[in-house]
Amino acid sequence: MKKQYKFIPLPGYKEYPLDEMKRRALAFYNTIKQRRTVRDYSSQSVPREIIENCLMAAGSAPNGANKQPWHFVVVSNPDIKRKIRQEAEKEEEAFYSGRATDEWLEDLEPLGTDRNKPFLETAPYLIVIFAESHHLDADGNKSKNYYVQESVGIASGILITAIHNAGLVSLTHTPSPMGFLNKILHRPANERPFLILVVGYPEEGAQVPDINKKKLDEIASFLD
Ligand code: IYR
Repeated sequence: MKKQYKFIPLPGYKEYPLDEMKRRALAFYNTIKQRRTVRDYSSQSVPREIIENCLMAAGSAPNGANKQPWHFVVVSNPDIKRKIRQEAEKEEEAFYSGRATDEWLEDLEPLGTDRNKPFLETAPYLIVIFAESHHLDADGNKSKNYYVQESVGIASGILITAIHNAGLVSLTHTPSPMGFLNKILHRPANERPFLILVVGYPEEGAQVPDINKKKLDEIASFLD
């Protein structure tokens, strides 16, 4: 039998007065613009409950046909973190010493990134995000997922936002290729590693590059 959802009144919707809407939009911008990608982590631990709620926020993301084609592996085990660091640094070594084009290396130079990824061991959590390219049920039956990259990208954005909102910092790390993550984390072949999100507290005195974001008229156009 085909599944048919019951339709219900939009739960929890509350229309704010316009002045409050304006205040909230500005307040959120002022909060989210403080988010910075951090590469220097303290080893201070983070209660798991915080990560769990940030993951529930991520799992609420809009996605293709509500297939929710993601899986998050939360790694705090030091041995697994060490293995991930070893394999990631092997790929980064190859990237920085030949695989990357000169243009790419020149673009990265001002950001000061390099082949060493100590944060993969220092930070209390690595959240490894997998994209489920198709679904496999317990009997091995295959079914389709839709807009997988878009869906997992949106969920990752919400996760990053939730982590910032909680008061922690993160780093999107994408060693390439990332196939080693399936092996280390025992994830099946229908799941592709999408992103490693490094999560924790910044190291005391952590520094970030003094970058600017584009102005509104550079990122948006209004056709009235
Ligand atoms: N994955 C490498 C290289 C890298 C690429 C981009 I594009 C960045 O914005 C940052 C780094 C690394 O993690 O060093």
